[in-house]
Amino acid sequence: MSTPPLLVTCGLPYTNGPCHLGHLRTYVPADMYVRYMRRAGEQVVFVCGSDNHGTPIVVSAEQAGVSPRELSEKYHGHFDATFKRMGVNFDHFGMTDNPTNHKRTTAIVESLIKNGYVYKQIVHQAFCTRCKRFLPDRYVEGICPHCGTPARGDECDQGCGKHLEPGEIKEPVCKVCSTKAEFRDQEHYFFKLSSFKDFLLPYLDSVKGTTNAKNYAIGWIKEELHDWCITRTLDWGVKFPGRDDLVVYVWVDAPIGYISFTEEWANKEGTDWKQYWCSTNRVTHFIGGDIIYHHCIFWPALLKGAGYGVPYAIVASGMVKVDDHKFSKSRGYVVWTNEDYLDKGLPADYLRYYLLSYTNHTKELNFSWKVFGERINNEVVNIFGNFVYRTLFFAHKEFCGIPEGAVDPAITAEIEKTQKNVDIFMQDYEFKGAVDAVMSLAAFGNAYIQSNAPWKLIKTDRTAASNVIKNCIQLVKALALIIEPVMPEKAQECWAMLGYSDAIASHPISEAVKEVRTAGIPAPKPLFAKMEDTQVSELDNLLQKRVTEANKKMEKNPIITIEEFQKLEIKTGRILAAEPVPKSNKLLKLQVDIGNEKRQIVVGMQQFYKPEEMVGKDVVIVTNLAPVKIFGVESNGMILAAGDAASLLVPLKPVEPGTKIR
Ligand code: B3M
Ligand code: ZN
Repeated sequence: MSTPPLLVTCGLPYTNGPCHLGHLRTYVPADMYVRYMRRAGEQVVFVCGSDNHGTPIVVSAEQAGVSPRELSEKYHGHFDATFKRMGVNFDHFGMTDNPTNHKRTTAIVESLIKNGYVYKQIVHQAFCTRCKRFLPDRYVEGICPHCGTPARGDECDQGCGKHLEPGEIKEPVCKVCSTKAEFRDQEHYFFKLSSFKDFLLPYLDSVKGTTNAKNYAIGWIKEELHDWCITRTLDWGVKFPGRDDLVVYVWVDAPIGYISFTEEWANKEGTDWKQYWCSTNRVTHFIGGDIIYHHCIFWPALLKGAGYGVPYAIVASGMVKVDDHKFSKSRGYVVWTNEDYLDKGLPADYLRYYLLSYTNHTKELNFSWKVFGERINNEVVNIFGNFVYRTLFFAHKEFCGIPEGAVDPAITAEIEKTQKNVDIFMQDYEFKGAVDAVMSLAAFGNAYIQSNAPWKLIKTDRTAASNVIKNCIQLVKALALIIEPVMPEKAQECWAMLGYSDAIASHPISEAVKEVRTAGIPAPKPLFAKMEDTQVSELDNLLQKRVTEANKKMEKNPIITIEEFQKLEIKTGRILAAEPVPKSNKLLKLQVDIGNEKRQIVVGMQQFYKPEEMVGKDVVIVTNLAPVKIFGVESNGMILAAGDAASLLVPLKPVEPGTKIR
């Protein structure tokens, strides 16, 4: 039987915030893989789309005051455009909220029900008595029952990384209003994940991809496999068949998006999507290291239970740190793809190179602008760029282009060796290894031109010099062809400098050893611009500034719970008397009726109010502050006022002195 076509997917970005470095850590390697496989002769379909459902989107939409659909469309467009700018070219980029996915999800859930993998059960779900609603997933926060770390409702995101079922989280608190939640009973549907253990263990043993993915998953299964609650009390999502009050859990319809996006693509192309999802498929999922559980355990079981083929390979990327700190938007340790990078005019290819070559795909990538600048200058500019430019400059100047003559077998052998190495690395999802192999060929080229010094040779032996430069040009051609999956734009530019007018991506990598033709070439320009020190420091300063600001904000305005807020006692009070504090031109001494007692309070408002203006006013007072002495006068309470001109806060409707503010 012939091998089935490759279908490559990337984890679907949630449509609730912009694209950042963390996303690119998965998308760029997937794109490199697709480009490489195509140019190695494979037929590849590359699909992705945005993840529109679930509480992350509902919570963000609520905060932004728009509908979840509106928010999704906005960020869907954003991701689509950003990926294109980064050279990440999907054949199709769908939305999980589109009709194809609603239909496919319903069909799959119905199959699961029919096949006996779904059952009903009462769940003690977190309920907020203040908001008067159930709190699914990210609507609730609390403590992880497994490791004791603060966690979100559906996942221990800061601690052990485990998936949490509804009702499992300890000490639940409503994310919207910070009230302590209580547990209430509600009917839900469960997927019998536990009955897939005997299927999953051998499956994971044989699945292709990176070892981190399968090893984690095998470990989790050996520990314990729980059934999954697959319904949620939300309006936004794909309705559970026959239940208008429930939608399916986002982790059901999100991966099903991989199938429905294939369908949408196949419909456009007039081909059959089923060949990609049958039992002998080559579905390859590129995902972030934090969603291994969903892709290696839940998703294959779901597919198996519904009668579909299971994924062929799962490739999980390592985490991203920024300046040695855990990636964190709220703490400022983030690099935004557009705002911080592309909009600054930096080439997409530099970031692609950096992401692909920094470290192994499954290891942690620690981003810093300084290292970014160094790597680009020392490797891309000084090794690759320098060799290409020296070669083409000399060829153009001395021979008006590519001279005649044969390429040395030793040069061809070196190129072949590189191709072979790159191929081994790519089959193993070792993207860094592949990039390093290309860079070694560039380094070889530099050493070769340096030691043969055609600029000297030409003075005594023009033919010998022309042979050297022919070899160098063959190396440039090979380098352009092999680096294309890493730096597609620069490879295309390099290709044009060799006098070709077509798309480099339409040529198989194997042409790297096809002897370069004799032809004229245009006057070369340097392929890469150096990252200037000042530019690197500017970019770094921006990051540092963001971190400092985030820190300040956190110190000054830490998030407090409702319990903390309730420690304040705030009441209305009626000002009975007011007089200036002697020898002060700012302070007024007030006598205030706060209901059950009279208080003396000193305020700095002389320049804004005449004493007689204040008498009789009802104001708002914090009444449980520790008393202090100001100018030797006791002050017992704080009157609330807004802004620099101390505009007093007053109750809109008449109230009795001592009325509690809540
Ligand atoms: N939307 C994003 C994440 O959890 C999530 C991925 C879905 S992939 C089917 O990283
Ligand atoms: Zn609440």
